[in-house]
Amino acid sequence: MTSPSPEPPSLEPALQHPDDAGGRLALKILIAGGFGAGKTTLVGAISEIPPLTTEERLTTAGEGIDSLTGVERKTTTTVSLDFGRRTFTRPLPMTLLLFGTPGQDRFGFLWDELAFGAVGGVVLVDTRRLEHAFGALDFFEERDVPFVVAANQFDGAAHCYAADEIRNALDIDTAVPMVDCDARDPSSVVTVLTSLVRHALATRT
Ligand SMILES: Nc1nc2c(ncn2[C@@H]2O[C@H](COP(=O)(O)OP(=O)(O)OP(=O)(O)O)[C@@H](O)[C@H]2O)c(=O)[nH]1
Ligand SMILES: [Mg+2]
Repeated sequence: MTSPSPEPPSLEPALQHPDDAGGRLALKILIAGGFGAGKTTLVGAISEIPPLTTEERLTTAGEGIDSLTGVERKTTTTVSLDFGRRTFTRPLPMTLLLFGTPGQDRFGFLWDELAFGAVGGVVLVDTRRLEHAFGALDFFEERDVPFVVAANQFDGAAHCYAADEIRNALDIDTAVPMVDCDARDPSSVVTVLTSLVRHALATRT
């Protein structure tokens, strides 16, 4: 007689990559958002290893292609990816592998490659330039990848938008969690990432 088949796994295969260190899950997360939204800053704020960055100086070649309105002091941009890693014990033992996307439209072709195997994403919204988040929102919605929206409240923003205002302005589904964030502040980034993991687990189980 054959033994009863084991319970089907409660998590998607993408969530089942125990690493070598004590069976923690290794979860890949994409940090996305518009040009200059704070993606590289967020990865660097939380990573427990020196983050891998691929920053290059902005040159006149990008003039007229990438709008610097609102981010005039920006001097570099990510040309390939950011990578960082952070280990957590809650909501479950896990190592988050954080991949930051480049923000410029011309590097959009890299996003699918970076997103491969990701359990979820963060859409970082620059509160001075809300409309620049549409590309990242569409990216996750079209691929059915769970995501949270993190409103990066920049000091120079003319308005401090409440979560509901951003949700309405960007037409974000009520099921998508909204989180306030300061991409420079590790404790704030922890809140963003744990909310994403909870959301991804709830969505995929
Ligand atoms: N005041 C404030 N400044 C921030 C915050 N997050 C990022 N910055 C600054 O904004 C600038 C741009 O941040 P980056 O982290 O390079 O933005 P990015 O999204 O990686 O940019 P790209 O890769 O070019 O798309 C940097 O000078 C940061 O120091 C924030 O929460 N508050
Ligand atoms: Mg960057």
